[in-house]
Amino acid sequence: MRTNPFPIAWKLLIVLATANTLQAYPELQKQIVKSSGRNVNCAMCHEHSDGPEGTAPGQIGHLTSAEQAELGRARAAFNPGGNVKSPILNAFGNHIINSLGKKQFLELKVTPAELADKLPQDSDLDKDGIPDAVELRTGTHPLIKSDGQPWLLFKANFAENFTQILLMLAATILGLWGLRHLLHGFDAATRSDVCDEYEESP
Ligand SMILES: [Ca+2]
Repeated sequence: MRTNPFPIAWKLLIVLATANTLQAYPELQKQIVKSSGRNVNCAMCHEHSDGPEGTAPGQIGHLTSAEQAELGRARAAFNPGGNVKSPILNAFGNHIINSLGKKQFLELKVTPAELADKLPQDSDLDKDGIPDAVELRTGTHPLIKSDGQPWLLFKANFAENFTQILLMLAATILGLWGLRHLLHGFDAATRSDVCDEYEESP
């Protein structure tokens, strides 16, 4: 059985101590819902879909001492490039903190619409062909390959498979061309046989 060295009282103190900071984060979630028209929950950036507060796996009250220490390092990463791995954030949440630093991220709470512009525009964590920043704007999940705007996924897949599509198209055209000439050949042979029978008849 998994043992957690933190007593319940300490867990509650940690949750209460961080509550004021955490309550400001829904600004970003509201902005994404507003701009994309999609329902987005905390799972876009957090390990748990209900956010960091609580005692479930991926939430503050469930952290081990080592994870608490990692959380502390993540919260102290005020500058970009901290290479932190907060246990309450998923890969995209950590990508945001490592790319911007905690200081800039907190500043963006008053202008959450600018967050996507500040992220690295070429990063694509789920490798679905849609950059993380675009997924943030369109409200799709940057870590779920199958989750993306249908038109953007189609364009990305078309570009990725363009050579194969071109070869299949060429093979189809050549096949149809060959079939057409084959049918012409059969038709000519049939006509020739009919003429021969006509000429041989008395
Ligand atoms: Ca993506």
